[in-house]
Amino acid sequence: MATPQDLSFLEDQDDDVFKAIRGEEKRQEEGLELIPSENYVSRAVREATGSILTNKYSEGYPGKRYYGGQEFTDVVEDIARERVKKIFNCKYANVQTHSGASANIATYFALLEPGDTVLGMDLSHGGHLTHGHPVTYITKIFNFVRYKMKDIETGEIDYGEMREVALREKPKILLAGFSAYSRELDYQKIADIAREVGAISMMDAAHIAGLIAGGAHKNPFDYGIDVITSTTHKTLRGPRGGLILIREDEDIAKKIDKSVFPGLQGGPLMHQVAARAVAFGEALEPNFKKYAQQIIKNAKAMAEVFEREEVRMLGGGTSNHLILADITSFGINGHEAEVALDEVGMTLNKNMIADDPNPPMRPSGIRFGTPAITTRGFKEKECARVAELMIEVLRNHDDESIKGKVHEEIKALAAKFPIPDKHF
Ligand code: DSN
Repeated sequence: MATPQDLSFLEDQDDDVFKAIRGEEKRQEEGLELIPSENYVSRAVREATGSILTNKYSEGYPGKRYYGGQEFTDVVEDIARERVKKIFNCKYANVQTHSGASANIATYFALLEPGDTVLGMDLSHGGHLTHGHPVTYITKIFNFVRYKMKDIETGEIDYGEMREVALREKPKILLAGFSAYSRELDYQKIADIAREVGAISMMDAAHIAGLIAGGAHKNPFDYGIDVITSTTHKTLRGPRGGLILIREDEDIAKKIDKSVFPGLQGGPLMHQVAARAVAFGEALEPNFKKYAQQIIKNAKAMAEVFEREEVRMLGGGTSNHLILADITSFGINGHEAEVALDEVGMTLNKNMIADDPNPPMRPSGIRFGTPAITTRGFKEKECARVAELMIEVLRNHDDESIKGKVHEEIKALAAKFPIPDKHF
């Protein structure tokens, strides 16, 4: 088991919050985290997150702050920027955005004027809310148009359609990236189309940043993509936070820094920036490469079971860390599946499938993945077994005795692979 955090002051002072945190520790330790956007950070990352840097205001950037007393915050932010630039092989980095959503929004405001167009992945085909879902405020300011998959069964993107829409709509940003897509993109084609129409190419790599960092997926910068946005807490295995990387254009980098602060945010969360620095240090260690490769091997092992059991997967399987499965053949919807699996210690999320006829709260699919269980040390064998147990529960979602047996097996598996304190 991961060493329990010292919460002695909290226990003395605030029993309610103390108990909730201890409850969450137990939940994480005894269950399996299959939500593909979650992970278990190292003890060192948690220590930095819980540090006294939370007390400090640091508006501005290293060497150019608005308040005094920055000799240590500057060190921390410089370390974070230098490490992440090394990981992704780029010239500029902004490590201050509070989340992936704010990284995307700051990038739009840096590079667009009101009314300008962004061409991005259709949301029901794997795009993200901040890629222009009508419920977000950014759609009141910018114009979002879409491309889709050509073939839902293989996950192939329709680059022909992307080019046609780009020529017609003349976007200022051509946006690649996704939060529910299981294949790899053709960055060369995307960068070429962007160049042809005079757009800046942007990749939201929030989900696969760790796969890129570990060399298990292609680096979009190697193909001429201009800007990468990301979160830091998914496959990259850092604390919650956002990230903006600029390949080489100094003008874009300056606009993005100004857009993050003072345009969008106030003071950066320096405890989170410090924890990002620690996580980037971990991602530079040789064994992060093995971790990234293993995430994909594990996801493929799960997909093989789903294929063998003839459960439909969007994109026909996976080339990354996640699987999106259509579970309507079990006679249940995504919400019911999420609840049934959660009851037996497997946490994942309901998800819309491409062109889903069902509503978002009762969609046709579930989305799951392997970043967190790979951190626990699971290999293909254990992942295949987890996939078998998932399917057993989906087939027998009303059978309490089968679910009880599965829960015992999941608890035993979790106990055999405790959440590690150290990641290298
Ligand atoms: N909530 C994240 C995810 O689960 O993919 C995206 O923002």
